[in-house]
Amino acid sequence: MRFMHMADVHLGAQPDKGSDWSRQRGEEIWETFRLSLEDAAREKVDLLLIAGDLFHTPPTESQLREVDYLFSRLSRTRIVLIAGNHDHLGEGCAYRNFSWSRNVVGLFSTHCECMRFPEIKTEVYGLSYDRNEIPLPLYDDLSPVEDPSRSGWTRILLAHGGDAMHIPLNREKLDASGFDYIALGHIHKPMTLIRGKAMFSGALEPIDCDDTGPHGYILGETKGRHLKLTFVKRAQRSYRDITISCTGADTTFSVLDALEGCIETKGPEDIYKVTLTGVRQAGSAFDTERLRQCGRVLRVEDRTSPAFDLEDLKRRYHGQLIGRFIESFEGGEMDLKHYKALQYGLEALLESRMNE
Ligand SMILES: [Mn+2]
Repeated sequence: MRFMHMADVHLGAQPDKGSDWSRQRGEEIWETFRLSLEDAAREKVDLLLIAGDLFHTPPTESQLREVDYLFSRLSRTRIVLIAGNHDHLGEGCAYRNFSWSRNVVGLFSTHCECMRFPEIKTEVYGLSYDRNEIPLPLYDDLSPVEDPSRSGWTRILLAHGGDAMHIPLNREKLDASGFDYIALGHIHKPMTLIRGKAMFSGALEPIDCDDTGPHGYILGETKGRHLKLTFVKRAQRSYRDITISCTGADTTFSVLDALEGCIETKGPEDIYKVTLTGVRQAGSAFDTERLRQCGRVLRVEDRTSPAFDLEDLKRRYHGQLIGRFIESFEGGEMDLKHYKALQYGLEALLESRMNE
């Protein structure tokens, strides 16, 4: 039996609100979902598992019709989904009375339900959120129903949660639960909870700048009692960090050149958070807004400290507190800790002088 496990697709989200590419990201989420379903057809997947948060908010009927059309094209694939905390079954949610294509099953009760597929000897358990937060460990005492007539079946749990406010998970209890595979959603980074048995597929596309690293879905194949699990990278973009180490000689344009080169090498399609470290010329500042216009740069954080001309300061403040402060560092070891102490100290002393 071959299956695909995805979660946290967040259809309808428009990441990076306020940026030039936000609308495009919203379209890319739909497109990656559509392409992943084409993968499912090509890979001859018997079962598609969607572990919650298919939508960013409780879906409308027209959103469900779009998704159901894509599902209906997967003629040989059964699809099972649950509602997560984002697309919960609250008031006005179209999940409640939508009529799906024949190959689609929503486990939309807040109590655990089971769907059985005798032709692939598989059963899938799961429950749904009816509100944004459920701080109860609802999965702790779940196990598959034992029945000798179904020996050799694959027993799967679809689950969404993993933090204190969203159905906390107990690794040991899940491990002992008797399920062959636990398809997890909610945590946006792909992650193994129990080796060979429980995985978070992660968000299909990254949804915000904290969703760094690769994104996609999991392909699974049962071989007797054994499971073969493979993560497939599918996202069109990644969020990545760039750190640029500056010197007192740098200007906004020299940093811009460095940043452009860095983005070109790492991948112009990705979205970047940039941090400037090191020092800048005292009394000047980098134009972070100008730097942000270089590619898909979400934000630029300037963590540089001013570089002081120590000889000049020593001359100007000879015999005064500032001059003696600089001299107290001379002759000693100048490691990073001492260097920072000198820089921060000078910054404070000079500033308090200016306020006099
Ligand atoms: Mn969630």
